[in-house]
Amino acid sequence: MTSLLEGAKRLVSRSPDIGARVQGLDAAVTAARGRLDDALVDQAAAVTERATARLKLSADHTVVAIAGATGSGKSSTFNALVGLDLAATGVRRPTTSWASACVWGTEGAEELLEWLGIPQRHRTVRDSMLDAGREDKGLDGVVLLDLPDHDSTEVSHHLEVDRLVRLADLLVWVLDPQKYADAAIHDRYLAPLATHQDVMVVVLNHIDTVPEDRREAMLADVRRLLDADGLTEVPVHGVSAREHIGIAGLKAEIADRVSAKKVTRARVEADLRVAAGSLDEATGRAATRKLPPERVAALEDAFAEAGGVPTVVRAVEESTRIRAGRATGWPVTSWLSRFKPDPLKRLHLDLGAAGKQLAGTARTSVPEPTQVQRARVDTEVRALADEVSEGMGRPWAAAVRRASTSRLDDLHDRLDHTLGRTDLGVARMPVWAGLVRVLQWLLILAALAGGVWLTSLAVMGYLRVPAPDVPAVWGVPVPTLLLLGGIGLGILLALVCRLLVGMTARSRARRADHRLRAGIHEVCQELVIVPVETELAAHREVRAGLDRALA
Ligand SMILES: Nc1nc2c(ncn2[C@@H]2O[C@H](COP(=O)(O)OP(=O)(O)OP(=O)(O)O)[C@@H](O)[C@H]2O)c(=O)[nH]1
Ligand SMILES: [Mg+2]
Repeated sequence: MTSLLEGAKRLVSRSPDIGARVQGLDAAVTAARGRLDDALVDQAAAVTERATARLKLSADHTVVAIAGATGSGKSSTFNALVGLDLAATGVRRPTTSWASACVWGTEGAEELLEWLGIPQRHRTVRDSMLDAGREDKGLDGVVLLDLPDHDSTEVSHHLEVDRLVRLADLLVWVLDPQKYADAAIHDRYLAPLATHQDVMVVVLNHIDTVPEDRREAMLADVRRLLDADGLTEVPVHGVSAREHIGIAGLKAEIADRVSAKKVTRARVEADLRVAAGSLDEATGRAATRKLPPERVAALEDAFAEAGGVPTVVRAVEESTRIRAGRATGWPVTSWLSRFKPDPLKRLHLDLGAAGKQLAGTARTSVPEPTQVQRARVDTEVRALADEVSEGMGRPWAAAVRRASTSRLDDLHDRLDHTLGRTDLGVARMPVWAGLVRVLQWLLILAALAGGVWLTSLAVMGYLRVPAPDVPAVWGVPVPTLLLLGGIGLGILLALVCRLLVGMTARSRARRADHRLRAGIHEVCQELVIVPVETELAAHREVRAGLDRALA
């Protein structure tokens, strides 16, 4: 186990950035889940899992897999490289059903072979053999795999091939003169692995069956086909496994690649590049945008209108005007106007402090949003989602749009609840209004007193009863002063107060508007902004992760 850890450490220290790349892709996968196509995300997740597992395993070993069509001579090539007839070869097709392995150098290889799923009975250790030649030193650290064919009718064979082609560090594709141009291998394996050219070698086996003067031409044809697959960097070796032609060259090529100890990393990096590349394409390369404040403001406006904020604010102004007006107006006209309906009562928003406790259950009677208001909300939400998702890949734009409308069904309920819950600040009469009210009644009393006094004087005059002296102030008799002054001052006071009431009503309306909009802001955040921000954060994470993976 210690050697395992050391191996991983060595591998990572050779390529300090590869761990960061894997982590980057892993972070991108986590944040992309549910947003990008599941198959794509699963594929990338499998790559991170594989990469993590491989990087933890022996860095001193390189897994070299020999793959190809049935009868192309994979097992023969394997045997030729091993120098022993380990793998069964034959004319019966297919011959190899299970992968077998030959390992040069055992330390740390156990776990690797476990991970590769090669059962004990299919493993051979080369250096434990007495006849291990010195020339094999170059293959130290190689785990050579003989794979089943990819093209027989045995489904289990392709599954095994596909599985091990994904896990191997270096791939040796064996072609033969009959089938080297078969679409099966080019379309299914070679062309899709154009991203992995650094970790591939192609062998044209059975070269002994090709007349010597035609070998060059055939190899050139193989080259041409590989170029067409996009595998311009992949070397081609003409070999005969049976006659041992070109085997030394192939062995040297493998030994060369393995001794550089770059193959494992190159394979992992190629996998990461492909997986990150496909997530990158789906995500779009544009940086994540921020929510434009003016769009958010426009949306809050639309919410406020749909929630009836202007109606409530008008009602607050009107209601304050009526209530304070009634309190501070001339009592006679106020009394007459008491039947005028209070607009806040009509909206069921006249709740005082106690009433607020009921607000959770009670509904207001603020009208539901009209079609036009609802359409405006929808338009603003769409505009916000569109603007913020500009430059994003299609699945992301769709995710943002989905998130932006995901909670809009609650709109009316939430707006109504907010309206009902907001303290509109209209329950209490202003202090000055209370004082004015007392004053108004004192003036009415004074006027009444004056009136009664004058009436009694008139009655006494009519009955010729000598009346007592009537006091006067500035030459005006006090009862007259009381009557006229009481009425006059009351009306004057009412007129002055009307101005004050107007100002109070406007300021209360402003305050109510402010408080309601604070509530609307919360609703807007909860229903649209937070869901959209969540998608933007996920996009940002995916972008950052992919940037690290592709750095
Ligand atoms: N002439 C000639 N025959 C070869 C060569 N390599 C392999 N053969 C023969 O081709 C036949 C198939 O070889 P195998 O090595 O079993 O082929 P394979 O690719 O492992 O086949 P499967 O395990 O069935 O997928 C055998 O009879 C080999 O002896 C070669 O270079 N030249
Ligand atoms: Mg075989």
